[in-house]
Amino acid sequence: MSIDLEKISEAITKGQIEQLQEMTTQALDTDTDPGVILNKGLLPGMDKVGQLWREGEMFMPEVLRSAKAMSKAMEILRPRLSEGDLGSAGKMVIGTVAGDLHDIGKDLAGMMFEGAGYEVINIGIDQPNEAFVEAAMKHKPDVLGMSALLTTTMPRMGEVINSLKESGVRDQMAVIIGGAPVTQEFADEIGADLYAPNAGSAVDLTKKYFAQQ
Ligand code: B12
Repeated sequence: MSIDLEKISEAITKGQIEQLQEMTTQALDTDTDPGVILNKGLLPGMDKVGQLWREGEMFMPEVLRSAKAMSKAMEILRPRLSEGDLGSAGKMVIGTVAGDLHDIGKDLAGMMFEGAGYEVINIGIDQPNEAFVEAAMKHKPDVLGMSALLTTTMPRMGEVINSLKESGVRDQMAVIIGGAPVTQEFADEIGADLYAPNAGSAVDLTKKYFAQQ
């Protein structure tokens, strides 16, 4: 029996945690490619959640339930996503900047990189600037990802980039930033290498960036 990926997306938007877990397990049992389940089922579902929220069609408790459904499905999917990896594509450190507690988008972005074969070190939410620099120096990632969902916390991203410069490690990694209020213009302003409007495009943009280096 084949699994309808649209139903998987729908279960995310409706926050149907148990049904989603069942469908994800079934999809894997019927040999649906884990990357396809993620990219054609789960992520479009979460994108729709973002869209419905923006349009005022969904409210915060529902958004959180959808995010929980997403993360429960990812618990099932994650081990299989890494299974297909042919070695590590690279290393990524990702976190949410100081003063900011939003982690759903950051985690999704991290999961996308994980799915693409990156070793992802997720340093969490509300991380002081120094924590990014320390993690960058300790793990020597190829990519440093920062997330900010508040206009008041976005400036921390530029500060982290400046601290990376002062520590002499800025040029050793690509810096990618994201989060609802973040724009390409802002990324250019603070000297980030990459900006991705969503988790889905982040990996592709990063691959293109490294191909051009
Ligand atoms: C859920 C949510 C919360 C939850 C967070 C729970 C959690 N575990 O994350 C809670 C309830 C805690 C919360 C709290 C607050 N929130 Co809030 N929250 C949201 C909400 C509804 C959804 C965010 C979300 O998860 N979206 C779904 C994900 C999938 O989308 P995303 O985060 O944008 O991520 C995507 C891209 O941006 C990108 N991305 C994100 N990060 C990164 C990083 C990298 C490296 C890359 C490549 C890509 C990337 O990829 C993701 C997937 O495609 C938004 C509304 C909105 N439309 O964004 C408000 C919103 C962000 N919150 C807002 C506010 C004001 C607050 C509070 C101040 C409310 C309050 N008065 O207490 C507090 C602040 C707490 C704090 N200090 O951080 C405002 C921000 C306004 C602004 N421009 O500054 C928003 C926009 C709501 C609004 N319209 O007013 N919030």
